[in-house]
Amino acid sequence: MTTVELSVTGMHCASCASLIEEVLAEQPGLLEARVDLEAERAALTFDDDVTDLGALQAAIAELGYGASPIDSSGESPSR
Ligand SMILES: [Cu+2]
Repeated sequence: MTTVELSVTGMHCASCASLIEEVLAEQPGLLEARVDLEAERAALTFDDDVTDLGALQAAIAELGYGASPIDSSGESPSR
């Protein structure tokens, strides 16, 4: 189980946030999605045997929003 915080761009009202929550809730392996409109953030808890962050980001992107993980160390992930 993994929890990732995402920075979400493009949300402009409460229905954007609930739309994202609804679509995420339909994703297989997604255990919990909490979207904070004001902070432009989303906290996703998912089963990483079933899904991965890329799939969840893609689901958000399909709705027309941007989602990028927030690295708690403050550095951008490089691989
Ligand atoms: Cu909206």
